[in-house]
Amino acid sequence: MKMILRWFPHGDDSVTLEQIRQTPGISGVAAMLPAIPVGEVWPFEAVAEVRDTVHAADLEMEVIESVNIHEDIKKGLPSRDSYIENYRTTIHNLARAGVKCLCYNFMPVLDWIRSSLAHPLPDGSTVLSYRDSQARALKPSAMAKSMEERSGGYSLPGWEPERLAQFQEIRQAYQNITRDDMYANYQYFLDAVVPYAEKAGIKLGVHPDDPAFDIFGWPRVVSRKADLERVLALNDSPANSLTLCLGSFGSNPDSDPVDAVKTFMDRIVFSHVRNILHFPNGDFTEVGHRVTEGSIDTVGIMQAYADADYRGYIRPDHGRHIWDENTTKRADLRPGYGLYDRALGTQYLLGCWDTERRVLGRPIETGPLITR
Ligand code: DNO
Repeated sequence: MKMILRWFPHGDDSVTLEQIRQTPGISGVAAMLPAIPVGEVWPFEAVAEVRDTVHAADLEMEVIESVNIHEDIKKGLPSRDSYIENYRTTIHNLARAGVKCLCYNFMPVLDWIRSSLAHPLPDGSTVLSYRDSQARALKPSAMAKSMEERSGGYSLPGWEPERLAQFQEIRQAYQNITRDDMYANYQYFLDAVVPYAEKAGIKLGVHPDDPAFDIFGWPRVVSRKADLERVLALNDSPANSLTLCLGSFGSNPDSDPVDAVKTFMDRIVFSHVRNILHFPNGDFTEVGHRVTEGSIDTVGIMQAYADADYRGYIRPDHGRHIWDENTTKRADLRPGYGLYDRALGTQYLLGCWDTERRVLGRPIETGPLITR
């Protein structure tokens, strides 16, 4: 297992590679190139430049999160073929640069959705939260505007300006697309790119819908366990795999994250492990990673990974904003992606992993070694 942290290059992150390197047990980062518009090729030189920066900090860049899928592919339009061709070229370029895992999602219109990016917890920290009635009452365009205003000046992945600019148009285009249409379009995409990924030695890992239930009547097809089974069955190759985000998958109170880890173990390439607190009406609030903080069995998840000798990547996910990263005191932070609480999360998750490995009498992987 490799523990990594998400990181945004080109000054688009308040967290530095040095800070990540000094967090015990972290072997690398999940990076991205936010400036490239969705659908365009990621040039090899641009990827290699980021990789070299990451390597210079003594970290690995084996994971990219994410290369987004153009809406025309999801909608099945004739123009999809050129975007698919670009995606293949991007896969080829990423493989040349040493990338092994490509995370993406297949959500219509928007990536993740929250009703608040700075919900105060009783301890004074702030977190991302989801209140169903507020989210549904907000017009998606108003939600997009408030997301933009609260982004601390950083690019919010999934809420890119060009996506927001076409918001109404994209939204309407999904009115007549059924879930079955989405699966058919998804299969077309996978059949076209998976053989390339397989040959290039890259695993594609789809991230579940976030939150993992229906919203605004959009056809969301990667929400529940049965959906994940269907997506994996669309193409049997091990290159068609999962980025199992347990906070997103677990946002649906009917889903069982530990069961999902055990069921899909062989097809998980990357996992986001975090905790959320469910309320009886389906609302949820993000909380610290410890099992007692919320509704997700983070200990059971790490035990399941350790028991199965999981060889993929894990990262903590959205952290609370705490200490001098508190968003009530500072506005220049990317919501959910401060350093402190995510770093605490890595230590908790590694502690669970190491303890379970020791109990099982299995080896515990080292992080980067100190050689002098
Ligand atoms: C949000 C992230 C998502 C995720 C994408 C993967 O914080 O978890 O933006 O990276 O959905 O494609």
